[in-house]
Amino acid sequence: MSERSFVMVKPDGVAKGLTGEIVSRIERRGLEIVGLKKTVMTREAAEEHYGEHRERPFFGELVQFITSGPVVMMAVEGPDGAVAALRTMMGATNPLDSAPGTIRGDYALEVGENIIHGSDSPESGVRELGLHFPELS
Ligand code: D4T
Repeated sequence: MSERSFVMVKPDGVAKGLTGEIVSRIERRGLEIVGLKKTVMTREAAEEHYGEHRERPFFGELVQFITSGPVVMMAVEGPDGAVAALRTMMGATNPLDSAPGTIRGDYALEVGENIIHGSDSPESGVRELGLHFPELS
């Protein structure tokens, strides 16, 4: 069985030149990148993507940040457990808590600019890929 995650290098990660490093880590782990594109997320897509956070105090800043520059979106496929394995590779949401060796633990310090996004479950992967990669479904 296989599952898919929506992975995104956020504007801060792209601006820091970390796209290649992140793509490389995903490939070297043995996961398959089945879709990849660089784009600027629309406000509508950002509000939909982060819909679960609509009532949170940081929602406005979050949408502003994620639409502030180009992102690199990926559809990443692997065996059952791959979605969780990607989250482990990314590290804790707050980079101050992320272990060294994780992407956030190596390259970030602020929760508002934490370099990368990955789906938090296979179900979220289906939802997010439907939103950002409708051509794959
Ligand atoms: P994303 O969705 O960006 O991969 O992050 P996580 O899945 O790891 O974490 P999340 O959904 O809880 O948070 C979404 C996004 O909001 C930012 N954020 C989060 C923030 O700016 N301030 C905060 O207090 C929190 C909790 C960071 C990630």
